[in-house]
Amino acid sequence: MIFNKDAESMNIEQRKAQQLKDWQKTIRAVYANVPFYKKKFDDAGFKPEDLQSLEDVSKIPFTTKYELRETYPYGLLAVDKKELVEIHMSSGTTGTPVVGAYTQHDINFWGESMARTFAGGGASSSDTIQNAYGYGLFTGGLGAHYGARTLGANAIPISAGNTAKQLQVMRDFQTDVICCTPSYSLYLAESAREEGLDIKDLPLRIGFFGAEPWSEEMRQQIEAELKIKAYDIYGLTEIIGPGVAFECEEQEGLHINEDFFYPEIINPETGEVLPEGEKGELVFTTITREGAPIIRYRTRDITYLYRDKCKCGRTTVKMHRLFGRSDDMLIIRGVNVFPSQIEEILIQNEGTQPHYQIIVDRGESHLDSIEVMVEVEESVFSDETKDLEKLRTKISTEIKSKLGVNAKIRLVEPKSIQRSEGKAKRVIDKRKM
Ligand code: DLL
Repeated sequence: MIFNKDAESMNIEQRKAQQLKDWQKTIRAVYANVPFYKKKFDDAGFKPEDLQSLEDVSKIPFTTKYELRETYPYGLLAVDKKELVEIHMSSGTTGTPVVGAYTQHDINFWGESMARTFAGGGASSSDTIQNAYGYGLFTGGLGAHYGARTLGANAIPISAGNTAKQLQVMRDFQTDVICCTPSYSLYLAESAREEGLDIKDLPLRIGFFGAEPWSEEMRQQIEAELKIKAYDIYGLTEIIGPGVAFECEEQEGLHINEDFFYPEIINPETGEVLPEGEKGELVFTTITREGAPIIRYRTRDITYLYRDKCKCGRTTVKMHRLFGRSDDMLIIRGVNVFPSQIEEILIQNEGTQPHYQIIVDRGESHLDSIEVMVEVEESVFSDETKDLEKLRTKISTEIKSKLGVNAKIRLVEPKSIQRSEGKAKRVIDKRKM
């Protein structure tokens, strides 16, 4: 089912004409109301009147995550603070979080984006949707919630975690649709097996999975183990949250809600805009957002765009499922972690050496695990084991409290980690992506 046939199946010329109008309106609004953008455009010698066609978009400067952090908390507002109805923030671990500020208009089209997502996978107003994305500042919980409400479905706002309860609710309330991270869905399946509950016997038929990388192989595993259809959904806090792009029942690429989120692919090294079909960094502009529009935001996510005649009838541009990121950010159970943050903690602890390796894996439980191997000085190694144990615990506690992830720490003898003549290989990601 197509939730909004007019918008999602619009012909391309009409779509482009509307996008240009929305672009121009957004650019005028941010130039007039957001000093950050006014300065940026002035510095680049760009005036709102210069935007006469969609080709002119490439003249507008990019916005980076670093800049968004600099505008914390309200620096990107294009409306009076009184107009806001909600705030979200990135799961960004340390440092300044990225803020999303929403007016009622923004919440409404966010709800519509997610309602389109649900309809895209065959969910309808008759369905009971168990939403196991985290509620709170994270956009996953409330974004999916607004979508379920806009669709007119029955939303169960169970939030993330508490696996036993998830299974109980799934069984007792006869859940039709589950929303969670793909890795968690496999964990649910496994826990169900251990409790003697066969998910396959339940009415559950669809899952909407995103917020972390997953592969086609994993989709097949999920579909087989839960006996459901598993759909990839994509989004990010900076742009709106989930609802930016979603798979339809064809499961051949993600349709971008391009009437709200204007996509481009660029060469991450040069910033040059690449044609459809070429792989590069995804850039988004919110062309209908009021509260805090984002202009040409460099997501760091790598994919390509294409327009095919999708059997579902939607004409929206598609993106291939993500290939990875152009930076080295790791997503561990949904928490964003940069290797540099781990490095920082290691180095601050006396006795460690700056030789370390981060090993990320997805074990039998299907949940991400992270192991940090770090060399310690000879003297520490020859000390009593209780000192080694103390250091290990200290590092692990600091990583947990500062970054929000549980890491296994392995202290190793000097020179036991392989050196490199070029760039050191800091991260070994064994997850099969
Ligand atoms: O993860 C929003 C979301 C919630 C999306 C629920 C889907 C479902 P952030 O925490 O800001 O927002 O993380 C955004 O996560 O730039 C991607 O690198 C990654 N990501 C999101 N969806 C996918 C996906 C939410 N389907 C960052 N596949 C993005 C791979 C994804 N990576």
